Amino acid sequence: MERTFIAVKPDGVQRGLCGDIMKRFEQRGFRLVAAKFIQASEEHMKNHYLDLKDMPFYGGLCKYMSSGPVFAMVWEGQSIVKLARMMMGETNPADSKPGSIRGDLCVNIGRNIIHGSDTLENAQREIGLWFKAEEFVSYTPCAQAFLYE
Ligand code: DAT
Ligand code: MG
Repeated sequence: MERTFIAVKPDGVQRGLCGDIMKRFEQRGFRLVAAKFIQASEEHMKNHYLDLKDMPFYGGLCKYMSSGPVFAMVWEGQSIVKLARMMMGETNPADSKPGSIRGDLCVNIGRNIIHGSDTLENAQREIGLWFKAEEFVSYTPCAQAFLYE
């Protein structure tokens, strides 16, 4: 089983899209293992997006991501890092296929409503950055036996 870090960005929260986004992960058969609704500091976002520090949009991105609440989640499931990225669509909503989260719900690259880890290694780093061990819950969803053979 893999885990990935997913966050509804401030634009997605303000537009009332948390429910729609959660619903897609629930319906796919993934298991929510941690979640919190928080406003992150700019320092926290600079650390989160450290690999983009040389990009011209880095400053604005970190400011925007700390400008309002985000809905931060950890989801678990088979191949979830790759599947979540497919569900999200491309970084630029203009390149995202209809049916994907970004392809259905947004239009602008700087307001693309959702973050999702791009590799297993980054997922582990981001999960550690956003959540403490005691914030995870342990349970078996009743559909587990029907989702996996
Ligand atoms: P993703 O969020 O798909 O993993 P990323 O990690 O390359 O994409 O970039 C992080 C965020 O930065 C992205 O969701 C939106 C913003 N961003 C990326 N490229 C951008 C660009 N060319 N102009 C403005 N914002 C950009
Ligand atoms: Mg990324």
